[in-house]
This record gives sequence, C-alpha cells and structure tokens, in this order.
Amino acid sequence: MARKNIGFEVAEECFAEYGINVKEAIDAALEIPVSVHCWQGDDVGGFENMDGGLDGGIAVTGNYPGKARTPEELRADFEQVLSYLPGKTRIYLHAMYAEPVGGISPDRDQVSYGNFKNWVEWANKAGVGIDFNPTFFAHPKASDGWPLANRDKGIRDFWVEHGLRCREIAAEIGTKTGSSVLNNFWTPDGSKDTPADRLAPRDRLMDSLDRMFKEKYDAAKTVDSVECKLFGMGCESYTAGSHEYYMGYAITRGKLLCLDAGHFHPTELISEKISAVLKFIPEIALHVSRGVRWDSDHVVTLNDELNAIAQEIVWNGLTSRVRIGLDYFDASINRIAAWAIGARNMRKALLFALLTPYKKIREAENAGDNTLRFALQEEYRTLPFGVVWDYVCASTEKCTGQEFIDSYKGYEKNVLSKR
Ligand code: RNT
Ligand code: ZN
Repeated sequence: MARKNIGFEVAEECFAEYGINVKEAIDAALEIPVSVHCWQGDDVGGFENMDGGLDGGIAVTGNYPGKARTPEELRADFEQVLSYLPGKTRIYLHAMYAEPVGGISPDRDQVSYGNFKNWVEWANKAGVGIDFNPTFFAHPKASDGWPLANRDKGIRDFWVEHGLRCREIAAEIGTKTGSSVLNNFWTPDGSKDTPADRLAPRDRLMDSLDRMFKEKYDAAKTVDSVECKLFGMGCESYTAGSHEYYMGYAITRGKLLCLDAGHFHPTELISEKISAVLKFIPEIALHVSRGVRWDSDHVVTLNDELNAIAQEIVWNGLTSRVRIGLDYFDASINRIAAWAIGARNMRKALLFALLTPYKKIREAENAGDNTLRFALQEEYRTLPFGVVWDYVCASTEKCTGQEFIDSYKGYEKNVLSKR
C-alpha cells in the first residue's frame, strides 16, 4: 500500500488544470454499482452436474488448473476477487448455480428460492447485492438450440416454467437482500442455416415471453431485462431474439433491454447505442464483454470501447438508468486474475470517464471549435490517471501493481493449485 500518495498531489494539480476535482470524481466512481458475474469462476459450469457441457452458442476455451468445483469454492474465489475490487459491487448469479437442497439437485422447472438461500446469506454477509439470470441453455431440453421458441409446446412449457420460477426467486432474493434484483433473460433460440420461416419462431418466442412475464413484480424487488443477440456458434444464420425484436419487446412490455457488447456485428459498438435506446426505454442493462472476431466473451480490457461505454453513462448523467453487469469467461488464464482484472477495468473506465474534462470538450463542440475538441480529446488520455487509480486502491485497501500480481499468484499457489 506504500504507493498511496506517490504523485497524488501532483496528479490532483494536473486534473485541476482542467477544472476536475479528483476526490469528488473518486467518490462518484466508487458509488456506481457493477454486477460481477459468478460464471467466470467455473467456466459457466454451474452445480447441476449435467454431462452435456456448455451449449447455446457460447463456449469457454482453456483448461487452466484450479477451477471452482463447489458452491463453497466458488464463493471463496469470489471473496478473493472482491478483495481486489474497490467500489460498490454486486454478484450476478445464473439459475444453473442452484444448490441442491436435501441432496436433491432441481431440474430447471423445479428451481426455487431454497436453492439460492446460501447465496443470499453469503451476499448479505459480504455486503453485496445480487442480480440473476434464468439459464435457458446447457440442458438436454435446449440442446437443439430452441428453448422458448421450440415447435414442441411441451418444451416451451418447461422453459416458461423455468422463467416463472426464476422471477419468483429473483423477487425473493430482492426481498431478502433489500436490493432490487436485475433478472436478465437471454435465450439462444436460433438456427445454424438459413431458415424457411423467420416469423413463426418469433411468434412462439413472443408467446412464451408473454406467459413468463404475465405477473407484475414490485420493481424495488426485481426488474426483468431481455438480452438481444445477432448470432452465436451454431445459430449463425438466424436469432429469433434480435436487437429489433427485443427493443420492441422491451418498449411495449416495460422491460429493460440488455445490450451485450459481443452481440452485434463486429464493428457495431454498444457505447453508440446507449443514448439512442434510452430515448425510448427508461432503464437498460449492459453485459460488458469483449468479443474478438465473434461473441467470444474475452476478458474486458481498458480499451477505447470500454472507456466509451463508461463515458456515455457518466457524461450523460445516466448512472441511475443503466445497470452495469459483466459477462466474460476465459479458462485459459488464472480465473481469479481474469475475473478481477476485467472487473477492475470496468471500475477504472468509470473513474477515467469522471476524470475526463468532458465539460470543456463539450463546450468546445458547442462553440463549433472542433480543433479544440480534438486537442482536449487527445490531451486527457495522458493525464496521470494511473496515479489516481493507485491512490484509490490504497485508500480502499485493495492492492495494485506488483502487490496485486503477488496476491493472485499467492492464491493460486495456496488454494487453486491444491484443487
Ligand atoms: C450469451 C449471452 C449470455 C451469457 C450468460 C452466461 O451470448 O451473452 O448473457 O453469456 O448468460
Ligand atoms: Zn450476455
């Protein structure tokens, strides 16, 4: 923690030159909730012991040793990750992380609050809120790629029941944690090759969604979001729940729209969509992810797009209308480090956005001085942001730099390598 004050006052002066109060920016950045997904810890495995592995057009690659195998291990790993994260953090659960009760592991149409009780007790102790996702994949009844839009009504009913139960669970978690649970619905319904009928699956999906969403819940307990997608592995040619589809659904049904950074054409950016979508929907959710050539869910890096996402939220005063969640999974490197580095990057981007002289940049734009806009846009990039980040970590007792590296390596040696 020795680096706490090195250069901090100088950094404050540098930012003050642009009219930025660093301490105010830090306070604001740490207040923004970031929901950190549990599924980076075990490669989207869950606790159901299904033999089929992952499907639904997503995939985790790598076999780095030390993956969490039990709820206890996953929670211990998450605690380790939390120890690296300054700021308000939540945990993003998935229904596949249901724990057996009385030795019984429930099928998806049988899950209930009891299967998540341990998570709630743990989260309350750790002081983190919970968000949730029903799991419409990695299951024999979804292995053909069509859960909610399946031609078979029996299959659709099974998944509708899952959705209904997950909404009940989310509401109960919201009650028990005293914090509104975002319940995010993503379903892989789609087709590998050119379909002959694009309309009928969308009719069936709509019917299933409407059945699942019939019941109204108090928003203080839970709200639902629907996650749109363009393509996935094995559904390259058609996805029923496309962007237009779910945008319309969210508007007409009063749902949040979830924008995942990997779910669009490779050159499309979700940062560009936030202010457009929020003209029509009061609140949105984000799955901050990083697709490399496809929806590969690489660990998020502090790149231009991550900064742009944070800027759109912060510069436009939209923090209360955007629920930030993470969605990446890499099993080729130390999972704890991957988890923490990605989540820290999200927090860094939020802080960096708050430390950017955006008011001055906008003033230049409004005065028609695009040269000044450009000059400022480039100047801020080399302001001493790293010094401020070190200060944040030290003053919240989170390690950084070499200390961070030594720490996750120590956890690997003492815990992960013994699994
Ligand atoms: C898949 C979606 C979805 C999943 C998680 C595990 O393309 O992004 O959100 O990644 O639910
Ligand atoms: Zn996602």
